Amino acid sequence: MERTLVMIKPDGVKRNIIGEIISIFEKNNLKVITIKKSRLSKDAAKAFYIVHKDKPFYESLTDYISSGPIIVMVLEGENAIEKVRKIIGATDPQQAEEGSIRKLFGINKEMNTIHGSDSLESAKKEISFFFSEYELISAE
Ligand code: IDP
Ligand code: MG
Repeated sequence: MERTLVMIKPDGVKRNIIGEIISIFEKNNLKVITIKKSRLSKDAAKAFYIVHKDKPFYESLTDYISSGPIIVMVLEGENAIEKVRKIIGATDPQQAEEGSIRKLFGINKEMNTIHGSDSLESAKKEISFFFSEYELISAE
């Protein structure tokens, strides 16, 4: 079993599609281990997306991510990291596969509704960015 971090970005939370999105993961045999609503400050958004600090979209992305509440959750399942990335679809909703979350709900390349960890290393880092050891243990 593998775990990954999923974030429903501000555009998804604003449009009231949290339930629809979680239901897609559940239908794909992924289990919500723990979940919460949160809001990132600009500095926290910059820390979360630090790998993109030299990209031209870094300022705009971190403004957007800190613009409203988000949902963060830990999902568990077989091959969860790769599976979630596939269900989410390509970064740009216009290029995303039919039926993927970004194709269904994404607004544009920046406001693409959802984030999923891209490797085992990022999953570990991103889970501990949002959830303490205590929160994870008590969610078992
Ligand atoms: P990913 O979320 O599919 O892994 P990344 O390239 O890691 O995509 O980029 C992180 C996030 O930054 C994307 O999900 C999207 O919100 C935003 N982003 C990526 N590329 C662009 C761009 O060219 N313009 C605006 N925002 C972008
Ligand atoms: Mg990425």
